Amino acid sequence: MSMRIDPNQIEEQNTALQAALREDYDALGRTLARAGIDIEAITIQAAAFEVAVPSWGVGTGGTRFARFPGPGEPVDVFDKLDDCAVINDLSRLTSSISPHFPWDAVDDFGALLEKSASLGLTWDSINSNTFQDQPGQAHSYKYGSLSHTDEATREQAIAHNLQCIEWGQQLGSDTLTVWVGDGSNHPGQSHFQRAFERYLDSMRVIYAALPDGWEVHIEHKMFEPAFYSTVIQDWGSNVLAAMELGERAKSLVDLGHHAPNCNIEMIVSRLIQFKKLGGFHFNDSKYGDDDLDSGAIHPYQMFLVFNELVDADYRKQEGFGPRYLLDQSHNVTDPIESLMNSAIEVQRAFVKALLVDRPALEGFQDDNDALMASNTLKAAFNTDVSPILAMARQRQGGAIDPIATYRASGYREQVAKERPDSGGSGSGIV
Ligand code: PSV
Ligand code: MN
Repeated sequence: MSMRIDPNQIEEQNTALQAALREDYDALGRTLARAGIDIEAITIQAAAFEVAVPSWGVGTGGTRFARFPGPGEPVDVFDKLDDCAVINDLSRLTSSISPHFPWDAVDDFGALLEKSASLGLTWDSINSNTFQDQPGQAHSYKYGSLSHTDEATREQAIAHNLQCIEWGQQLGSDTLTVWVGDGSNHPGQSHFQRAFERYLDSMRVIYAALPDGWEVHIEHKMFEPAFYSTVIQDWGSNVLAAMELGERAKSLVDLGHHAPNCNIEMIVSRLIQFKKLGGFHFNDSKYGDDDLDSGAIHPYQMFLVFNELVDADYRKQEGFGPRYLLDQSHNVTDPIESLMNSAIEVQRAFVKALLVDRPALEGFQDDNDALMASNTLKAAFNTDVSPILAMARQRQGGAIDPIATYRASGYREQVAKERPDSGGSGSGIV
């Protein structure tokens, strides 16, 4: 049975917070007006912002040591849709879902489409999975998939990606995201060039099968599950593969997939410049691919990434239109709460980047005034845009305080009664 948050309940919670929000919004409006910024224009852009939710993010994540599931975990993709609807109903930021196959494969895609439509949700990029073996699979991915030394294993991995495209077509998606765990654990184990050539040969077959209007996004990752080298290790290998394949192959940047202290915003700029920025997997990272909540560790980094994105839009850069998706693992929080918080943090970075005085920044850059250039960015970053975000949510029927409204709704308690305990604490990174 599906449960939806009652709009009257949202309205009721909002009523109690409305007067304070109005006051804060008007005060911020006066501050921004002094800098020549019209708060209404910013609020309209904030309201139009969207970031997709990963279907796998609504289940409790884990590490390779353990997983500690919470109550009312979604049992299947239909349950996941219910949770995604709650996130969107309260945040008004996440009307699309990025599915992962075969985790979300069903016999009847028509029923899935019907349910998503009834919840006001659509389908974003399709993710394939050749980093795990599935029951009954003929060839193992232990030593790789698209780059495997064995041709039959590569063919099996290609066939899975083609199947993903077909499923994606049924859902109305138009993008396939490919991340492979292929790589090596020991120096000498794999011939770097030959492995990359095999990967490219496999990807050429997938690229050739892309339906009209589709793109393939390649995701790089420095390590894990392979701990010495990975075939698509960094943005360099990623963009080389994308260039080799063609126009409709682009690079996807997962914020957690780089070496510590890497200048991700510069990578983003380069990809934009060469029309190769496909999209993002937003999350935050302290040590590696931690999949922590967006904005939890490095909010300034995310702002700097959005500074590049807003700048590209401002300059009307040709071929610019990346997809925004979250990709996080929630080990100790309620995933619905983490995903709402994260979507809002990504939106916050976007809105702050809208406040950057771009003509002034360009002037400081041309005059080599490093301090004032940096201060120009900081002035935008240091502005608390919370009233804009809350106002944008409220105007669209969302919650002024999504977490409080969610907790007051009793949704988790309700689904915990209806969904069987997912049980156990087996390991599992999602
Ligand atoms: C790999 O760590 C990754 O970031 C890819 O996007 C996968 O599809 C996803 O996580 C799986 O959890
Ligand atoms: Mn990812």
